[in-house]
Amino acid sequence: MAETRLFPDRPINVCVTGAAGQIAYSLLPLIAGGKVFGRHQPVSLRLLEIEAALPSLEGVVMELEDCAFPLLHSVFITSDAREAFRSCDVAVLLGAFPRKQGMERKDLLEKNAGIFKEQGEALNFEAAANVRVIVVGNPANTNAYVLKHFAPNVPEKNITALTRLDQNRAVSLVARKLGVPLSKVSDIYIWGNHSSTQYPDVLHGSVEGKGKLSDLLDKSYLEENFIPTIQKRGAAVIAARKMSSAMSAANAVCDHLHDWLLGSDSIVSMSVASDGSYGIERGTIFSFPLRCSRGGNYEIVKELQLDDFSQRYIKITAEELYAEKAEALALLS
Ligand code: NAX
Repeated sequence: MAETRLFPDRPINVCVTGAAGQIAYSLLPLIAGGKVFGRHQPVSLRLLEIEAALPSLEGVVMELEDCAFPLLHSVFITSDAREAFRSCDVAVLLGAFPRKQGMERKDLLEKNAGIFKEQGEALNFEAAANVRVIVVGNPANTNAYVLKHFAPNVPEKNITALTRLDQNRAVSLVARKLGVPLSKVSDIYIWGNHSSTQYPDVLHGSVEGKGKLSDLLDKSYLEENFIPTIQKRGAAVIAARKMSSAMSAANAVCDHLHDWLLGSDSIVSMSVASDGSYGIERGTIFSFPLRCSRGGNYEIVKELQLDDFSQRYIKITAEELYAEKAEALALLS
Protein backbone atom coordinates (compact mmCIF):
# COMPACT_ATOMS: atom_id res chain seq x y z
CA MET A 1 0.00 0.00 0.00
CA ALA A 2 1.32 3.47 -0.89
CA GLU A 3 2.48 5.45 2.16
CA THR A 4 0.23 8.47 2.84
CA ARG A 5 1.90 11.84 3.28
CA LEU A 6 1.70 13.90 6.47
CA PHE A 7 0.86 16.92 4.28
CA PRO A 8 -0.78 15.55 1.11
CA ASP A 9 -0.83 18.80 -0.85
CA ARG A 10 2.30 20.69 0.20
CA PRO A 11 5.86 20.30 1.52
CA ILE A 12 6.37 20.07 5.27
CA ASN A 13 8.16 23.22 6.55
CA VAL A 14 11.05 22.24 8.79
CA CYS A 15 13.16 24.79 10.66
CA VAL A 16 16.58 23.66 11.89
CA THR A 17 18.59 25.99 14.14
CA GLY A 18 22.36 25.67 14.54
CA ALA A 19 22.24 24.48 10.94
CA ALA A 20 25.97 24.97 10.26
CA GLY A 21 26.90 22.82 13.27
CA GLN A 22 28.01 19.22 13.37
CA ILE A 23 24.70 17.53 14.29
CA ALA A 24 22.96 19.41 11.49
CA TYR A 25 25.58 18.18 9.02
CA SER A 26 24.49 14.59 9.74
CA LEU A 27 20.79 15.38 10.19
CA LEU A 28 20.00 17.49 7.11
CA PRO A 29 20.58 14.60 4.65
CA LEU A 30 18.28 12.38 6.73
CA ILE A 31 15.51 15.00 6.61
CA ALA A 32 15.96 15.90 2.94
CA GLY A 33 16.37 12.23 1.97
CA GLY A 34 12.96 11.18 3.32
CA LYS A 35 14.16 9.17 6.33
CA VAL A 36 12.42 11.40 8.89
CA PHE A 37 9.02 12.38 7.43
CA GLY A 38 8.52 9.56 4.91
CA ARG A 39 9.67 8.65 1.41
CA HIS A 40 6.91 10.62 -0.32
CA GLN A 41 6.77 13.82 1.74
CA PRO A 42 8.49 16.85 0.12
CA VAL A 43 10.38 19.10 2.56
CA SER A 44 11.09 22.84 2.68
CA LEU A 45 14.04 23.66 4.94
CA ARG A 46 14.34 26.91 6.90
CA LEU A 47 17.83 27.08 8.39
CA LEU A 48 18.81 29.43 11.22
CA GLU A 49 22.36 30.35 12.19
CA ILE A 50 24.13 33.18 13.93
CA GLU A 51 25.33 35.86 11.49
CA ALA A 52 29.00 34.77 11.72
CA ALA A 53 28.15 31.21 10.63
CA LEU A 54 26.09 32.16 7.56
CA PRO A 55 29.04 31.83 5.10
CA SER A 56 29.66 28.31 6.37
CA LEU A 57 25.92 27.55 6.13
CA GLU A 58 26.03 28.61 2.47
CA GLY A 59 28.51 25.78 1.94
CA VAL A 60 26.10 23.33 3.59
CA VAL A 61 23.35 24.54 1.24
CA MET A 62 25.64 23.93 -1.76
CA GLU A 63 26.15 20.37 -0.55
CA LEU A 64 22.40 19.86 -0.10
CA GLU A 65 21.94 21.04 -3.71
CA ASP A 66 24.67 18.67 -4.85
CA CYS A 67 22.94 15.72 -3.16
CA ALA A 68 20.04 16.24 -5.62
CA PHE A 69 17.43 15.02 -3.14
CA PRO A 70 14.16 14.58 -5.07
CA LEU A 71 12.11 15.46 -1.96
CA LEU A 72 13.94 18.71 -1.17
CA HIS A 73 11.58 21.43 -2.33
CA SER A 74 13.44 24.56 -1.10
CA VAL A 75 16.09 25.81 1.31
CA PHE A 76 15.96 29.21 2.99
CA ILE A 77 18.73 30.51 5.28
CA THR A 78 18.64 33.38 7.76
CA SER A 79 20.04 34.70 11.02
CA ASP A 80 16.64 36.08 12.06
CA ALA A 81 14.71 33.70 14.33
CA ARG A 82 11.32 35.15 13.40
CA GLU A 83 11.98 34.59 9.70
CA ALA A 84 13.29 31.10 10.35
CA PHE A 85 10.23 29.96 12.31
CA ARG A 86 7.68 31.50 9.91
CA SER A 87 4.93 28.91 9.21
CA CYS A 88 7.15 26.05 10.30
CA ASP A 89 5.46 22.71 11.03
CA VAL A 90 8.48 21.23 12.79
CA ALA A 91 11.28 23.06 14.63
CA VAL A 92 14.52 21.23 15.42
CA LEU A 93 16.48 23.32 17.89
CA LEU A 94 20.14 22.32 17.74
CA GLY A 95 21.68 25.78 18.16
CA ALA A 96 22.81 26.58 21.68
CA PHE A 97 25.65 28.35 23.46
CA PRO A 98 28.48 25.84 23.99
CA ARG A 99 30.11 25.34 27.38
CA LYS A 100 33.54 26.99 27.26
CA GLN A 101 36.52 26.27 29.45
CA GLY A 102 36.24 27.89 32.87
CA MET A 103 32.55 28.67 32.37
CA GLU A 104 30.31 28.14 35.39
CA ARG A 105 27.20 25.99 34.94
CA LYS A 106 25.13 29.01 35.99
CA ASP A 107 26.61 31.09 33.14
CA LEU A 108 25.78 28.32 30.66
CA LEU A 109 22.18 28.15 31.90
CA GLU A 110 21.88 31.92 31.68
CA LYS A 111 23.29 32.18 28.13
CA ASN A 112 21.01 29.42 26.90
CA ALA A 113 17.95 30.63 28.77
CA GLY A 114 18.41 33.93 26.88
CA ILE A 115 18.57 32.14 23.51
CA PHE A 116 15.56 29.92 24.22
CA LYS A 117 13.50 32.84 25.57
CA GLU A 118 14.05 34.71 22.31
CA GLN A 119 13.36 31.63 20.20
CA GLY A 120 10.24 30.80 22.25
CA GLU A 121 8.87 34.28 21.59
CA ALA A 122 9.66 33.99 17.88
CA LEU A 123 8.02 30.55 17.62
CA ASN A 124 5.02 31.83 19.51
CA PHE A 125 4.27 34.43 16.85
CA GLU A 126 5.56 32.83 13.66
CA ALA A 127 5.19 29.06 13.69
CA ALA A 128 2.24 27.05 12.35
CA ALA A 129 -0.48 26.63 15.00
CA ASN A 130 0.33 22.96 15.56
CA VAL A 131 4.13 23.21 15.30
CA ARG A 132 6.05 20.24 16.75
CA VAL A 133 9.29 21.22 18.53
CA ILE A 134 12.30 19.16 19.54
CA VAL A 135 15.04 20.77 21.62
CA VAL A 136 18.48 19.19 21.34
CA GLY A 137 20.80 22.04 22.41
CA ASN A 138 21.95 21.56 26.00
CA PRO A 139 20.82 21.75 28.73
CA ALA A 140 18.03 20.36 26.51
CA ASN A 141 15.24 19.74 29.05
CA THR A 142 15.63 23.12 30.73
CA ASN A 143 16.00 24.94 27.41
CA ALA A 144 12.71 23.30 26.34
CA TYR A 145 11.11 24.40 29.61
CA VAL A 146 12.21 28.02 29.04
CA LEU A 147 10.99 27.87 25.44
CA LYS A 148 7.59 26.57 26.59
CA HIS A 149 7.32 29.38 29.15
CA PHE A 150 7.79 32.00 26.43
CA ALA A 151 5.62 30.28 23.79
CA PRO A 152 2.17 30.05 25.38
CA ASN A 153 0.47 29.78 21.96
CA VAL A 154 2.30 26.54 21.19
CA PRO A 155 0.42 23.54 22.65
CA GLU A 156 2.40 22.31 25.66
CA LYS A 157 2.33 18.73 24.34
CA ASN A 158 4.14 19.87 21.20
CA ILE A 159 7.37 20.91 22.98
CA THR A 160 9.79 18.04 23.54
CA ALA A 161 13.49 17.43 24.17
CA LEU A 162 15.77 14.66 22.94
CA THR A 163 16.46 11.62 25.13
CA ARG A 164 16.20 9.05 22.34
CA LEU A 165 19.98 9.05 21.97
CA ASP A 166 20.21 7.86 25.57
CA GLN A 167 17.63 5.14 24.88
CA ASN A 168 19.49 4.00 21.75
CA ARG A 169 22.75 3.89 23.71
CA ALA A 170 21.10 1.77 26.41
CA VAL A 171 19.51 -0.71 23.97
CA SER A 172 22.81 -1.10 22.14
CA LEU A 173 24.77 -1.70 25.35
CA VAL A 174 22.29 -4.36 26.56
CA ALA A 175 22.47 -6.16 23.20
CA ARG A 176 26.27 -6.15 23.29
CA LYS A 177 26.43 -7.25 26.93
CA LEU A 178 24.07 -10.21 26.34
CA GLY A 179 25.36 -11.03 22.86
CA VAL A 180 21.90 -10.81 21.25
CA PRO A 181 20.67 -8.96 18.14
CA LEU A 182 19.48 -5.42 18.82
CA SER A 183 16.11 -6.19 17.26
CA LYS A 184 15.36 -8.72 20.01
CA VAL A 185 15.78 -6.16 22.84
CA SER A 186 12.69 -4.16 23.81
CA ASP A 187 11.25 -1.82 26.42
CA ILE A 188 14.27 0.07 27.69
CA TYR A 189 13.29 3.56 28.81
CA ILE A 190 14.96 6.78 29.87
CA TRP A 191 13.55 8.74 32.78
CA GLY A 192 14.35 12.35 33.67
CA ASN A 193 16.97 14.79 32.49
CA HIS A 194 19.32 14.44 29.50
CA SER A 195 22.28 14.73 31.86
CA SER A 196 24.43 12.53 34.04
CA THR A 197 21.48 12.02 36.43
CA GLN A 198 19.22 10.39 33.80
CA TYR A 199 17.88 6.96 34.71
CA PRO A 200 18.20 4.33 31.97
CA ASP A 201 15.63 1.75 33.07
CA VAL A 202 15.88 -1.87 31.90
CA LEU A 203 13.58 -3.33 34.55
CA HIS A 204 10.54 -3.50 32.22
CA GLY A 205 12.59 -4.78 29.30
CA SER A 206 13.05 -8.18 27.75
CA VAL A 207 14.98 -10.12 25.13
CA GLU A 208 12.78 -12.06 22.74
CA GLY A 209 13.26 -15.77 23.36
CA LYS A 210 15.41 -15.25 26.47
CA GLY A 211 13.19 -13.54 29.01
CA LYS A 212 13.06 -10.50 31.22
CA LEU A 213 16.07 -8.21 31.58
CA SER A 214 15.42 -8.10 35.33
CA ASP A 215 16.37 -11.81 35.36
CA LEU A 216 19.23 -11.50 32.85
CA LEU A 217 21.04 -8.50 34.41
CA ASP A 218 21.62 -8.22 38.15
CA LYS A 219 21.21 -4.99 40.05
CA SER A 220 24.88 -4.71 41.03
CA TYR A 221 25.81 -4.74 37.29
CA LEU A 222 23.15 -2.13 36.63
CA GLU A 223 24.25 0.10 39.49
CA GLU A 224 28.00 -0.18 39.12
CA ASN A 225 28.39 -0.50 35.38
CA PHE A 226 25.37 -0.11 33.10
CA ILE A 227 23.73 3.02 34.54
CA PRO A 228 26.95 5.08 34.93
CA THR A 229 28.12 4.02 31.44
CA ILE A 230 24.93 5.36 29.84
CA GLN A 231 24.91 8.46 32.03
CA LYS A 232 28.50 9.29 31.01
CA ARG A 233 28.42 8.08 27.40
CA GLY A 234 28.36 11.61 25.94
CA ALA A 235 31.51 12.50 27.90
CA ALA A 236 33.20 9.26 26.74
CA VAL A 237 32.54 10.16 23.09
CA ILE A 238 33.97 13.65 23.65
CA ALA A 239 37.08 12.18 25.31
CA ALA A 240 37.66 9.85 22.34
CA ARG A 241 36.61 12.06 19.42
CA LYS A 242 37.48 15.47 20.91
CA MET A 243 34.04 16.46 19.65
CA SER A 244 30.59 15.65 20.95
CA SER A 245 28.24 12.99 19.55
CA ALA A 246 26.93 14.10 16.18
CA MET A 247 26.14 11.10 13.92
CA SER A 248 24.36 9.27 16.73
CA ALA A 249 22.60 12.45 17.86
CA ALA A 250 21.30 13.11 14.32
CA ASN A 251 20.16 9.50 14.06
CA ALA A 252 18.29 9.85 17.37
CA VAL A 253 16.60 13.11 16.26
CA CYS A 254 15.48 11.21 13.16
CA ASP A 255 14.07 8.36 15.31
CA HIS A 256 12.35 10.80 17.69
CA LEU A 257 10.63 12.81 14.95
CA HIS A 258 9.79 9.79 12.81
CA ASP A 259 8.13 7.91 15.67
CA TRP A 260 6.37 11.00 17.01
CA LEU A 261 4.86 12.06 13.68
CA LEU A 262 4.45 8.74 11.90
CA GLY A 263 3.79 6.53 14.95
CA SER A 264 5.59 3.52 16.39
CA ASP A 265 4.64 0.05 17.60
CA SER A 266 7.29 0.30 20.33
CA ILE A 267 7.26 2.37 23.49
CA VAL A 268 9.83 5.17 23.06
CA SER A 269 11.49 7.72 25.35
CA MET A 270 10.99 11.44 24.82
CA SER A 271 11.26 14.38 27.19
CA VAL A 272 7.82 16.00 27.36
CA ALA A 273 5.88 18.23 29.75
CA SER A 274 4.82 16.16 32.75
CA ASP A 275 1.09 15.80 33.34
CA GLY A 276 1.81 14.79 36.95
CA SER A 277 2.41 11.12 36.06
CA TYR A 278 4.65 9.22 38.49
CA GLY A 279 4.58 12.22 40.84
CA ILE A 280 6.67 14.45 38.56
CA GLU A 281 5.76 18.16 38.92
CA ARG A 282 3.38 19.24 36.18
CA GLY A 283 5.03 21.09 33.30
CA THR A 284 8.56 19.82 34.00
CA ILE A 285 10.17 18.63 30.75
CA PHE A 286 10.96 15.10 31.84
CA SER A 287 11.82 11.98 29.88
CA PHE A 288 9.06 9.36 30.05
CA PRO A 289 8.19 6.20 28.14
CA LEU A 290 5.52 7.13 25.55
CA ARG A 291 3.21 5.52 23.04
CA CYS A 292 3.15 7.50 19.78
CA SER A 293 0.48 7.26 17.10
CA ARG A 294 0.51 8.61 13.57
CA GLY A 295 -0.13 12.32 13.21
CA GLY A 296 1.94 13.52 16.16
CA ASN A 297 -0.08 12.21 19.10
CA TYR A 298 1.45 10.54 22.14
CA GLU A 299 0.51 9.36 25.61
CA ILE A 300 2.76 8.88 28.62
CA VAL A 301 2.69 5.18 29.57
CA LYS A 302 0.95 5.20 32.94
CA GLU A 303 0.74 1.64 34.17
CA LEU A 304 4.39 0.88 34.97
CA GLN A 305 5.25 -0.31 38.46
CA LEU A 306 8.42 1.33 39.78
CA ASP A 307 10.33 -0.46 42.52
CA ASP A 308 12.43 1.30 45.19
CA PHE A 309 15.56 0.98 43.03
CA SER A 310 13.93 2.87 40.14
CA GLN A 311 12.23 5.40 42.38
CA ARG A 312 15.53 6.32 44.00
CA TYR A 313 17.09 7.15 40.60
CA ILE A 314 13.98 8.98 39.34
CA LYS A 315 13.91 11.19 42.44
CA ILE A 316 17.53 12.31 41.86
CA THR A 317 16.99 13.29 38.23
CA ALA A 318 13.65 15.00 39.00
CA GLU A 319 15.25 17.09 41.73
CA GLU A 320 18.02 18.17 39.37
CA LEU A 321 15.42 19.30 36.84
CA TYR A 322 13.36 21.23 39.41
CA ALA A 323 16.51 23.08 40.50
CA GLU A 324 17.58 23.80 36.88
CA LYS A 325 14.23 25.18 35.81
CA ALA A 326 13.93 27.40 38.93
CA GLU A 327 17.46 28.69 38.33
CA ALA A 328 16.86 29.40 34.64
CA LEU A 329 13.66 31.33 35.29
CA ALA A 330 15.26 33.28 38.15
CA LEU A 331 18.15 34.26 35.88
CA LEU A 332 15.70 35.57 33.29
CA SER A 333 13.56 37.59 35.64
P1 NAX B 1 27.95 22.73 17.16
O1 NAX B 1 28.69 23.67 18.07
O2 NAX B 1 28.70 21.98 16.11
O3 NAX B 1 26.78 23.53 16.41
C1 NAX B 1 25.92 24.40 17.07
C2 NAX B 1 25.58 25.50 16.09
O4 NAX B 1 24.60 26.33 16.70
C3 NAX B 1 26.75 26.39 15.73
O5 NAX B 1 26.92 26.40 14.32
C4 NAX B 1 26.35 27.77 16.28
O6 NAX B 1 26.79 28.83 15.43
C5 NAX B 1 24.84 27.65 16.28
N1 NAX B 1 24.17 28.57 17.20
C6 NAX B 1 24.59 29.02 18.41
N2 NAX B 1 23.71 29.89 18.92
C7 NAX B 1 22.69 29.97 18.04
C8 NAX B 1 21.49 30.71 18.00
N3 NAX B 1 21.15 31.53 18.99
N4 NAX B 1 20.69 30.57 16.93
C9 NAX B 1 21.02 29.74 15.92
N5 NAX B 1 22.16 29.02 15.88
C10 NAX B 1 22.98 29.14 16.94
O7 NAX B 1 27.14 21.77 18.12
P2 NAX B 1 26.48 20.35 17.77
O8 NAX B 1 27.49 19.29 17.97
O9 NAX B 1 25.77 20.45 16.48
O10 NAX B 1 25.47 20.21 19.01
C11 NAX B 1 24.34 21.06 19.14
C12 NAX B 1 23.78 20.97 20.53
O11 NAX B 1 23.31 19.64 20.79
C13 NAX B 1 24.79 21.27 21.63
O12 NAX B 1 24.16 22.10 22.61
C14 NAX B 1 25.06 19.89 22.24
O13 NAX B 1 25.47 19.99 23.61
C15 NAX B 1 23.70 19.26 22.12
N6 NAX B 1 23.63 17.80 22.20
C16 NAX B 1 22.49 17.28 22.76
C17 NAX B 1 22.26 15.91 22.79
C18 NAX B 1 20.99 15.34 23.34
O14 NAX B 1 20.85 14.11 23.38
N7 NAX B 1 20.02 16.16 23.81
C19 NAX B 1 23.28 14.95 22.29
C20 NAX B 1 24.24 15.57 21.33
C21 NAX B 1 24.68 16.96 21.67
O15 NAX B 1 25.68 16.92 22.63
